[in-house]
Amino acid sequence: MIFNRLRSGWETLKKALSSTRSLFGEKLRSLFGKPIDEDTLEKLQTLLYEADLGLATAKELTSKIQAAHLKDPSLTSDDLIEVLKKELIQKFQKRPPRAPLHHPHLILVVGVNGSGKTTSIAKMANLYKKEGKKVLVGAADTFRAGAITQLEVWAERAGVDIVKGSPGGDPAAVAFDTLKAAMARGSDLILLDTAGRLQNKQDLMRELEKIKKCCDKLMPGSPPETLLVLDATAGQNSIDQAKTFHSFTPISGLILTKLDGTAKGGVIVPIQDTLNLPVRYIGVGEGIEDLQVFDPEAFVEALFA
Ligand SMILES: Nc1nc2c(ncn2[C@@H]2O[C@H](COP(=O)(O)OP(=O)(O)OP(=O)(O)O)[C@@H](O)[C@H]2O)c(=O)[nH]1
Ligand SMILES: [Mg+2]
Repeated sequence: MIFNRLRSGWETLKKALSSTRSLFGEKLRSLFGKPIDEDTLEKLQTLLYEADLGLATAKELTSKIQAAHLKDPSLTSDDLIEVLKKELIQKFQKRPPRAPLHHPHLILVVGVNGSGKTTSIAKMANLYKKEGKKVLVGAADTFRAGAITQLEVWAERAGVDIVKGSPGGDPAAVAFDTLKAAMARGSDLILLDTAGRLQNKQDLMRELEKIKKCCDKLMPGSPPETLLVLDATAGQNSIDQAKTFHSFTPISGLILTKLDGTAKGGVIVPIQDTLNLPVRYIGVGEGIEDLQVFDPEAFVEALFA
């Protein structure tokens, strides 16, 4: 049973990364089949750059390959792929450890419009409900018409409770009500949905701080885990987005969505590298099961599978 679930998760990941892999894995393999000379190394750097790894990472990985080859010229194409895999996995492992879980544990989900916040909340609710956790979702996106109903539909699908306010109401008040309800009901996990906001709109960014202050009244000293949702199809732009968000309101981790719809999956490397923010979850489709806890080793394996 567990084996089947692991296998289906692996197959979903492999399928989601198929566009990225065609840029990454297959072309790399044929490149490493050639003599490792200056021309090949230049092509390697271009290829890594095109896979959205960013210039700095592309350069760094290319020099690692060059060094490995100089040290041992007998390394085969497969050996060099292994060197690359190890380097990539190491980059992910530099990330900070997971924040300790509070009880109840509060996750605030933020990001720009349409990045996949509400869907990711539904997927997390489903994931943790299945693990036997008591989950409560809060509809603190009171701004967009239809946002509350959208979350309600998802909550019903996941089989979890929801706390909602009225459209146009104060999102911080919804956050407060959700936390209060969670405490009264003994919830394990609270997931708060928020309205999409552009990172340069100061008033909207301040609204997030107000939500956090309200939460602090009920759970003093236990700041929420704030997850920023980034759309992987935005590639390098998502790095700037994350930097600005982080400067306004501290982000504790990332959810990278829509990896299934892009060849830019490599962007996950510079995102972690530049921001030193851990990717916690990845979105690999539109269905409620299509969210995975980010596993660096599985991710890198799937890139080359
Ligand atoms: N293919 C794919 N689509 C996704 C993924 N995550 C979200 N989506 C789609 O992205 C669109 C926007 O998702 P939402 O969850 O509504 O995004 P949001 O950030 O809540 O949007 P706003 O509330 O309007 O800011 C929907 O059509 C989702 O189905 C994913 O991992 N893969
Ligand atoms: Mg939403």
